[in-house]
Amino acid sequence: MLGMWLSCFRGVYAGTSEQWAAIYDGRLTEALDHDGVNSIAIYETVAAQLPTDDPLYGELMFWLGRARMLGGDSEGARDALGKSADDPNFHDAARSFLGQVLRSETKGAEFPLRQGFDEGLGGWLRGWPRGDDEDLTVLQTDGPPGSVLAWSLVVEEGQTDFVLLPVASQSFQKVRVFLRAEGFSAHVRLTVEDEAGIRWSTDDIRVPADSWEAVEVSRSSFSLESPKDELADSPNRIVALLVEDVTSQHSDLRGNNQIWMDEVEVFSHEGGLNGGRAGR
Ligand SMILES: [Ca+2]
Repeated sequence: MLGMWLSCFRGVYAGTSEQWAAIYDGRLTEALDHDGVNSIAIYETVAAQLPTDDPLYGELMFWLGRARMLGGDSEGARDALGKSADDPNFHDAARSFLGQVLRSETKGAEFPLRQGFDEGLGGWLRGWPRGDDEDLTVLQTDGPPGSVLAWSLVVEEGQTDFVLLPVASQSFQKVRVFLRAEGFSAHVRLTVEDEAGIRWSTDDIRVPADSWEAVEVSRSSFSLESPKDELADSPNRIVALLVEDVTSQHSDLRGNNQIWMDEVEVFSHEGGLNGGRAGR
């Protein structure tokens, strides 16, 4: 997956300088040097001399992050890619790479699952390439329901967005989640991805502003995202659960919005966890 993504990447050529030459020395070294140790040393030497506001800094951090990842230093990779994402020219490339790194490192959720977000994000990742990690937080509401997962996003023309929960290859029967928009009404769909990378989605769901929508969808109501994937008729072993924002496809509302999630439940068999729960 990383390789496929990297092949799509195109560098942004901001100018020429000695640092440029050094960065490309690093990349050449990387190609000849399978463990990446020498290229990392070159990138780090340049980084030590380059001001963080230099136009090349974001690109340097991107290649350093990539080399660190290939060399097995994922913490160092995350640090460099996070800095690269601060550069608008490298934001999307760095965020996409970072997302894949985080996803590959996150221990997938197991079913049955119930998340009330009292203990943090519960493994949910901010999607990519749009946005930033800080967009996903746990918020304390004044009264019930207390802790909720709050996802800040910007609805833009022709753009969708997502949050993702890595899953440890589990089968499921039903997903239940409470959703609410803070700002303007949103439209979302729930999507699952299986071990083969095939995705299934629900119909689009309207999420009202300022009131909770109880969403409950069974496995059979997920349909193939791409009709060409007619390999199976329902999702089986899934490796990710996504909530996708598709508001731009349904309304004229644009700009900053926030989607809240709470009481995420995934049932691994018919009948649920402990029966129903009170509404809100
Ligand atoms: Ca809660």
